[in-house]
Amino acid sequence: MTDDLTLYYAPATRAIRVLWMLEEVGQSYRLEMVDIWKGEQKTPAYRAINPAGKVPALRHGTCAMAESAAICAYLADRFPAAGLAPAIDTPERGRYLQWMFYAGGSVEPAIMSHVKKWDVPAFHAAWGDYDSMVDVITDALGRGPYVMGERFCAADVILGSIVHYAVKFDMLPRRPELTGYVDRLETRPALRRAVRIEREHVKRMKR
Ligand SMILES: N[C@@H](CCC(=O)N[C@@H](CS)C(=O)NCC(=O)O)C(=O)O
Repeated sequence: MTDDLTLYYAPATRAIRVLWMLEEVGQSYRLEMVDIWKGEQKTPAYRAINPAGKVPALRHGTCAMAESAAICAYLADRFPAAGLAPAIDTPERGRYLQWMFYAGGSVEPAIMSHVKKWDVPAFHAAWGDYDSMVDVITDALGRGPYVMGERFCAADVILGSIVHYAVKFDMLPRRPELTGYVDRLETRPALRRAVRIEREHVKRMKR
């Protein structure tokens, strides 16, 4: 497999998670713009990369894949020198995977259910309920500095992106545990670079 990395990207979308992750990994990569406002994500050619017809997606040599959390987990494993995931044979690996999956599987839908006022019984909803989810992440992030403790990892890219966005747009309460986490993430050079790249693309989009 060649080492070519291509991120299928659209500005101001969840693709920034993978853009940030690629900046953390430090390998060279290429951005392939997908104009989701023109429907390019629904073409058969793009669906061959992501059958769900959404961004982001990644191509790495002959591997094509989608889902931001899965992509970040993949990149962390494929580029272990970046130190973005606990090794497979360590006890930390279990908790790390828990946060990777909890972020997309419970935090995101709980926020959406809250914003959209969905009435789903917590007992049956995969995400439980919004207030309990907020307590869970407040407790984990309050211990910090990162979700796994001292060491920043790919789970912080995924959970951090969600918390960052949701705090900024008042979808999560401005508890000090959450705002402190967001502040810490914002000092990361890789996130700053990703935000700068994103801003350039947003500007171009508006022209
Ligand atoms: N679960 C996916 C969600 C991806 C997603 O929702 N992408 C949105 C942009 S933020 C998208 O492509 N929307 C266009 C569409 O659905 O046609 C992930 O985490 O990668």
